[in-house]
Amino acid sequence: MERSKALQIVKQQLTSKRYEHTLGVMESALNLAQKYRVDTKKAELAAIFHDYAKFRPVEEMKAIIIDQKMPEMLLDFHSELWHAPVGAYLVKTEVGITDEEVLQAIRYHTTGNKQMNTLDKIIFLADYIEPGRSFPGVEAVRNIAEQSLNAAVVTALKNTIKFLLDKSELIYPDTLETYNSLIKVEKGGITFND
Ligand code: DGI
Ligand code: FE
Ligand code: FE
Repeated sequence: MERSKALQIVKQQLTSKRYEHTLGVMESALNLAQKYRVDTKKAELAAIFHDYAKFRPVEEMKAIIIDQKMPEMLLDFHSELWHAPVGAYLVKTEVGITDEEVLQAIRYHTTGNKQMNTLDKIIFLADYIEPGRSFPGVEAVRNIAEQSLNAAVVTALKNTIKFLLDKSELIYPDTLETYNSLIKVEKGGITFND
């Protein structure tokens, strides 16, 4: 799908602020995709649609999670997490995007996943470091992303987990599993090109 067509479709689903965020994620994802040698068209499409379901009513998302047999455990956690897997589903059924790699990157963009691939990491990280983000620690993650994709993702996850701990929020198991799997890589002292 053409970039302009994709942007036109997603714009109708978002507030203007969230659309600006989406453009930022697209820019960051394209930079990361070039740097870490991932298909830039896939990165662009996943970035454009990553928050497609962000403003769907909670009841609609809940029904989709149940009907589509997504992990029901999601329902015990903050509804903020639901737009990622529900978004992957709606982007397939409403927009007609069938590329499973693009859908998976959308599905994992909020919590990560212990088996996330390079495209998934790029979308996760682009969402965190896009130019419109200004929370504490984001500049450090931007700098780390210049050196190592894994190290940047793990630092972003650490910040998110700390933030959730400070608010006494539940931490979704996938968030912790992603952290664990990447820390193992870091601790192993293995140097990957990504
Ligand atoms: O949709 P965005 O705002 O662009 O960003 P996002 O999809 O990464 O969602 C961010 C929110 O998700 C943020 O408020 C932190 C929250 N989050 C991420 N992992 C977890 C989580 N919230 C809970 N409760 N548990 C998690 O494991
Ligand atoms: Fe999101
Ligand atoms: Fe986002």
